[in-house]
Amino acid sequence: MDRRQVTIPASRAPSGRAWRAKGDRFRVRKPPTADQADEPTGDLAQITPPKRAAAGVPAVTHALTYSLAEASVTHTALTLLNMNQTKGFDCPGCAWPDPDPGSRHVNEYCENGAKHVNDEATGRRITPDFFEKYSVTELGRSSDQWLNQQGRLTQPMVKRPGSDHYEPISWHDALGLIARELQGLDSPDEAAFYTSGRAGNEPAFLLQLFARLFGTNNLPDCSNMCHESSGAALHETLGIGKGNVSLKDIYHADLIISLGQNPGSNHPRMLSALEKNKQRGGRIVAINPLPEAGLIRFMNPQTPRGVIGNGTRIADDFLQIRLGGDLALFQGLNLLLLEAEDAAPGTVLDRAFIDSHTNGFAEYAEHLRTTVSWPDVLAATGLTRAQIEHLRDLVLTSERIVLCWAMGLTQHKHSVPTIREMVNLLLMRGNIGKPGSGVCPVRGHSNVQGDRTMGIWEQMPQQFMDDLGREFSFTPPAEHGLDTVNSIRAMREGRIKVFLALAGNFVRATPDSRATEEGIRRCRLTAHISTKLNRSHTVCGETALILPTLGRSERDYQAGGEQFVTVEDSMSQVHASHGRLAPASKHLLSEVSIISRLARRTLGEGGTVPWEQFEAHYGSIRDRIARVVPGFQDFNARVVQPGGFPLPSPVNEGVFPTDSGKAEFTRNAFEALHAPPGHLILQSIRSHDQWNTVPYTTNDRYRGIHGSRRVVMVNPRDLRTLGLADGDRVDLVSVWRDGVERRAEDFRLVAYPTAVGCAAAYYPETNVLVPLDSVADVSNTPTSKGITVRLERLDDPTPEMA
Ligand SMILES: Nc1nc2c(c(=O)[nH]1)N[C@H]1C(S)=C(S)[C@@H](COP(=O)(O)OP(=O)(O)OC[C@H]3O[C@@H](n4cnc5c(=O)[nH]c(N)nc54)[C@H](O)[C@@H]3O)O[C@H]1N2
Ligand SMILES: Nc1nc2c(c(=O)[nH]1)N[C@H]1C(S)=C(S)[C@@H](COP(=O)(O)OP(=O)(O)OC[C@H]3O[C@@H](n4cnc5c(=O)[nH]c(N)nc54)[C@H](O)[C@@H]3O)O[C@H]1N2
Ligand SMILES: [Mo]
Repeated sequence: MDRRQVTIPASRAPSGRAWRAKGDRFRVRKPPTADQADEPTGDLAQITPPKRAAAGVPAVTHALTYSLAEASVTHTALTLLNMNQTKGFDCPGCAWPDPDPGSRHVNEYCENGAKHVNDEATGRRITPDFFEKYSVTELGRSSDQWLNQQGRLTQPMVKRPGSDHYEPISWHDALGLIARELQGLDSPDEAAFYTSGRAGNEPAFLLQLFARLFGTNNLPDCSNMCHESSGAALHETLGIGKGNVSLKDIYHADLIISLGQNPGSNHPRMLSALEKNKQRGGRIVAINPLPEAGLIRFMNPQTPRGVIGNGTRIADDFLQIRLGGDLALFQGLNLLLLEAEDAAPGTVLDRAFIDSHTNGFAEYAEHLRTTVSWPDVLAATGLTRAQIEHLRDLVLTSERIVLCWAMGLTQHKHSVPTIREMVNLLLMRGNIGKPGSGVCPVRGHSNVQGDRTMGIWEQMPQQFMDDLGREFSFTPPAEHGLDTVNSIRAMREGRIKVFLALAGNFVRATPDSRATEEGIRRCRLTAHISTKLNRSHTVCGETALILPTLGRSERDYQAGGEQFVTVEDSMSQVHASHGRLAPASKHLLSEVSIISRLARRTLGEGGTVPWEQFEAHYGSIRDRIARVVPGFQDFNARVVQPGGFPLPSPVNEGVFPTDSGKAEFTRNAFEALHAPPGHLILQSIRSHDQWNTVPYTTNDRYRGIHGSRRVVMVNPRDLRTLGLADGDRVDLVSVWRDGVERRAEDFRLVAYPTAVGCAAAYYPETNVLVPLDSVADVSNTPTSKGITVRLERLDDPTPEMA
């Protein structure tokens, strides 16, 4: 073991606390907090060189090993064979679309999808004696991984004021308790209703309807921390909040630029689509501070070539950009395009498209010509001018371009201008609304896009509110509600008293863990509709409720017979998801049942909404969605067709629903991230073996990290400059203008080929470092990929003192 830092087991330490040597002093270690509880420390980490290819046989074996640890052989097989088939259930993993019904593979899932579904289909159960055994405080000290491993939640539980244990409660009493708390509020705006993108369309539609009937637009969701910046930028420029490409466009693009995403771990099935593109002669450029395995090479586990051979090389070009450098890159690139047009007029810009479909080109061109400074661009990106010129050449020789991106672009202060600037490129080239081209924000949760379509947004457009009000004969609240960051602020100020969550893990997903925890603990009541135990059940309000629910993979029987839900994937395809497995417990209610019953108890019987009918026949919910939400006409008839149906994208018909009716060029001020000397910019990322806030193991196979998640990846050059070495133990201390010290303790340094100046560590362990007020302009998304930190080495202890 590394002797630099020694932890004395709690049993040997005075007063039962763990002590840690620091320099020549002992420092009392505070009781473990959520971000470090019971986790293997960094000294247990084993490091091997990062992998150069993703997937292949090891991936399949790996998925099966994880699955079999959770469930039996037949259960595993049954589960996986039903996933992503037209009569089966939608993978509860990412939102990447399924191929057309005819061309689906028997095993239409990826390694990680298999892990996600088996995590839900686990054979382990949490029963009331579990909560007798462990107090809430004890559970609060356990790691996220351990909490998740305890199995499926099976019965409603309540933690009453002053008690440190959850105890069983009937569904009737649990829902009555929430209803009473809600009715007792001084204003409906003292409640907030959170949604995570796992929830299907029907429960999401009902939740927003219930919240608005109750009288509030406080509908924070995971999207606020995810693709909100994409929605904001695309709304402003194209008038749509989503992407406009289909799988076919991905197959047929001449050039795909993938920015700020790690598809090998987070959207593995995207790699099959990229492989198809390559086979047709397309070119792919990866832009990322990290050389992510899947972007470099892909071994398709579903083809013999992938299993036996070396796989397909995915990226023709890899630009190792600095964190937050993409805005500068696109400003430089777009200026080069203007100059290329100057040199050969009529060959670069799509004049016809610009003239008929866009606004503001002349001003935009003038802005670029007068503001772009190459030294600034090169400093911000860490790239050479030759690299950017090469990218320009690829653009110039590509008729059809698709831009794909995920969290690496959306979680920075200047995310919205960055995405706007990317849209500028597509507009100049006429690459919006033309087959094989367009914008592709790659969504995270399987139904995060659908939840938004269903009205889960604190600021839904007035048209939606009017249609909703007309359909259910009420006047929805006029004021915009609170998003995630503003909900936390309101909790801390005592303005939110009741918090209800439909799926997710709010306290771990959100920034500034200490501040969020403080806010949550101030609530009178917190209630979570959940499948698995997580930190949000242990850091909770004065009264707390666990409302256990059916998972996506499970059969859902109601008074009207067996029901299914629907979801919308990242490419706006809406389809059905039929649970196929037996429910984890006979006490579980579906999400639709819980919300319908809660609404009846809170709002009283006999209103304008047939909650009982909704609960019995989900088709009756879809009939209403069809009348309120654009694009859903004949919803029930169309969704039962194999593969479902696509929602129309107006921009593909040449219609831009912006105020001006045209696509907007935008002028964006140059912005980049700068760390003061001795500091680095830190991004918080997912490992290969986690689903958001839930780590499945402590391994990150493709990056070569095993045995611990408390590691921080730093470029060897930065290590030298900072006087640090691979293997050193450090605290990460975030530096922010409010002067508050935010510290993530005890990480192992790993020398890693990340861009210079740009460190990486895992989420959610590092959420404690993200200041609540450090948010993206316009979208209010926490800046989880741009945190200024310094690394404080844990000094050598004197061994005798340990
Ligand atoms: N297995 C698995 N799959 C998942 C999830 C999961 O947790 N596990 N989560 C789902 C969800 S909700 C989401 S939103 C997606 C997230 O999918 P990703 O966005 O792929 O997830 P992250 O791990 O946050 O990775 C961010 C990537 O962006 C890069 N990056 C960071 N900053 C910058 C930058 O400034 N510029 C550029 N060009 N690149 C940058 C990082 O190096 C990293 O490769 O995945 C979904 N799928
Ligand atoms: N620092 C940092 N913070 C981040 C991010 C980051 O990259 N860095 N990423 C952000 C992003 S992109 C996102 S999307 C959020 C994710 O935030 P969330 O969506 O809130 O978090 P998850 O970890 O996906 O939630 C997992 C929990 O959902 C529950 N669950 C799972 N399936 C179901 C179901 O079918 N029904 C119900 N009712 N419950 C279910 C389980 O109890 C499980 O414990 O985190 C954000 N936070
Ligand atoms: Mo996400």
